[in-house]
Amino acid sequence: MQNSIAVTVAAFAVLLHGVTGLDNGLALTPPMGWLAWQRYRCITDCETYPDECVSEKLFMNAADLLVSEGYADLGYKYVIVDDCWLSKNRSADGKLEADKTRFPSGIKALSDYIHSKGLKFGLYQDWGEKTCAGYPGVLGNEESDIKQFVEWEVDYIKLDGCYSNVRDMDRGYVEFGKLLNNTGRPMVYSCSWPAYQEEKGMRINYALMAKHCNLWRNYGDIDDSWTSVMNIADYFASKQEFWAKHAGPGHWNDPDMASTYLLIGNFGLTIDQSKVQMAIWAVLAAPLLMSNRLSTVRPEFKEILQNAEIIKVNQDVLGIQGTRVFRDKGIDIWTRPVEPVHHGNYSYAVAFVSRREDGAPYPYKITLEDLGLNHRIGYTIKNLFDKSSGIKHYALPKTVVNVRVIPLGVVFLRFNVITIKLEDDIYSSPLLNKTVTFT
Ligand SMILES: *[C@@H]1O[C@H](CO)[C@@H](O)[C@H](O)[C@H]1NC(C)=O
Ligand SMILES: *[C@@H]1O[C@H](CO)[C@@H](O)[C@H](O)[C@H]1NC(C)=O
Ligand SMILES: *[C@@H]1O[C@H](CO)[C@@H](O)[C@H](O)[C@H]1NC(C)=O
Ligand SMILES: CC(=O)N[C@H]1CO[C@H](CO)[C@@H](O)[C@@H]1O
Repeated sequence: MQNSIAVTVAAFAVLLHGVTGLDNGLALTPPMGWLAWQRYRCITDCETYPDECVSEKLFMNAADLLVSEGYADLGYKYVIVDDCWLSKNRSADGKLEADKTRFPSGIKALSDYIHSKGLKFGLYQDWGEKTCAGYPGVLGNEESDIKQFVEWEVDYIKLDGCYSNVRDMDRGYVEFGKLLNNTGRPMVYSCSWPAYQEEKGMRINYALMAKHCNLWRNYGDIDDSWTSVMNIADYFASKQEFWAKHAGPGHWNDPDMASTYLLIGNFGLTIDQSKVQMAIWAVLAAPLLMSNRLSTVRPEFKEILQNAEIIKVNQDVLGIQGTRVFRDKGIDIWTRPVEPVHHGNYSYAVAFVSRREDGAPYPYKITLEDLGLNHRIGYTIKNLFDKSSGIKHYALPKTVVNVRVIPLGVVFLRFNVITIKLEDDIYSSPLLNKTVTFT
């Protein structure tokens, strides 16, 4: 039973990837960067909260810190302005304007500043009469607004869906995407359309979405809590059969509007829960958009956000979205096929996530074979949260991995296929039946 489940789901994920999608040359791996919403929401009172209000200062500061704290070098390059940047009314000639007190230099100046740091500039709008927070939306002004985005040198548009007719979204979001394309300026197109249709119980045309959007939000806002992170993970697992196949280079599922927004470094998650989020987001090929206060992220959280091995899983060039393949004794197993590939056999990132709350680390044993890892020549194993371990393990399909997962924690392993044929006697050696342990 165990065996067949793991193998079937892993094979399924591999076979169905590569659905044709948007081809604008962008987001070939999931976008990474920083976005204001989850942490700063719609704080507009700059007198009371000068360091937290949605203002040019906030985004310039984020750009500075992405570079100076080393995030940019690891790929976190989009600085994305979310809702509440606008003036309540359009200008006399009908243009979108930023709030003049909070963005005194204007959007073009902010865009220039972000570009001067070697980063990319993202902006929020809404395919409706108003944005979710009640500022002017693009509906009825799509063409002229897009012209303005081009003048502002926007690199990424997040298009929300409040105050619009969900039944018209299939048409409206597609048209908006075409207009973006017509400008000739490369802009990542982040759509919110499934989250709204899902809410109304509509059938969602994911194939259409993948053809017109670089990413799409599948779920409501994340909150700063373990419950919220796990609700999103569970929801994704429940829909993986329909969703995973639409992900690929240039087109990604976005675990939710804000949920992609890594909470790590805020208030609600412990260090180990943060590791769980980072691991699951890597398996899901989710955009890695932080929403935190970069100046006060503690070193142990920063280390999680800057774990190059896990970012490498997230950014794997094959772009296959992983799935939850098995649940047993309170341990959820998530796997994602990654590079390198040898004669059709994939390497894998495998996360063992504990939902258990009973004290001691829980030892969970499983063979590679039961995980769907059948590469005869074997695999090397790397423990991705344990930098000191390096690659010390060599394993065959019959090898047993024993992971000791702490309560509400994760052990995240990478199994790379071995591509050279090893000595024949290795296959009859006790290695075959060896148990390797990871904590
Ligand atoms: C527009 O679409 C074409 C065809 O998919 C693509 O080759 C091109 O890169 C796109 N251009 C922009 C700016 O999105
Ligand atoms: C926005 O425009 C409306 C009329 O269209 C006007 O009543 C309102 O006072 C304006 N608000 C601001 C903040 O200028
Ligand atoms: C592995 O264990 C099985 C029984 O558990 C045994 O039959 C087999 O000979 C062992 N193989 C090696 C190479 O030790
Ligand atoms: C070379 C090698 O080990 N190839 C394996 C690839 O995976 C299939 C199962 O999916 C094995 O049967 C092959 O032996």
